[in-house]
Amino acid sequence: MKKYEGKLIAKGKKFAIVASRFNEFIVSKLIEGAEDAFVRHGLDKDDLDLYWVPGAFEIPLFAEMVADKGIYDGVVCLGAVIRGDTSHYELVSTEVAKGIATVSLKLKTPVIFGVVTTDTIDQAVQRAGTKAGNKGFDAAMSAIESANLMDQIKG
Ligand code: INI
Repeated sequence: MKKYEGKLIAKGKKFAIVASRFNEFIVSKLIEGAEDAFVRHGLDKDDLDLYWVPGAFEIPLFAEMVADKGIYDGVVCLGAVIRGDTSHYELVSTEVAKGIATVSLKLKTPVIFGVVTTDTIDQAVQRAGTKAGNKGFDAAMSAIESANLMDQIKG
């Protein structure tokens, strides 16, 4: 049996982060986590580009534009959708998840879902570098692994 799996090596690759400014105090921590993962796995800082968008709802559009440039091995989408008193949360979180998946499949590029969706601000803080790790770091690791696996499949 021949096994295929992505190595965790970022050296020589190029990645983009698409990050939403809404709940910026959480998202900036996710960006720090993602940058840490990329650099610690060999990525040159010059090979990491950051695109700020207004809110999580806008992520899919810009992720598609960024991925479609064809210069990135992967795009990491970072955002924080925190439940409020209205149905806005459901609408935004559903659309961003669906939109990111659609972009990834359409462009056959790793477009990673690093958007935290939580009931409370405290839960979001826990996922942004405290108790529950850093989802930005995890998302960058998924991007590195996926990019390397994709290289193997493309041959
Ligand atoms: N955008 C977020 O990124 N997180 C949220 O928690 C959020 N909530 O709850 O409203 C949010 N709303 C803004 C949305 O993403 C769009 O930017 C806005 O609706 C304009 O299209």
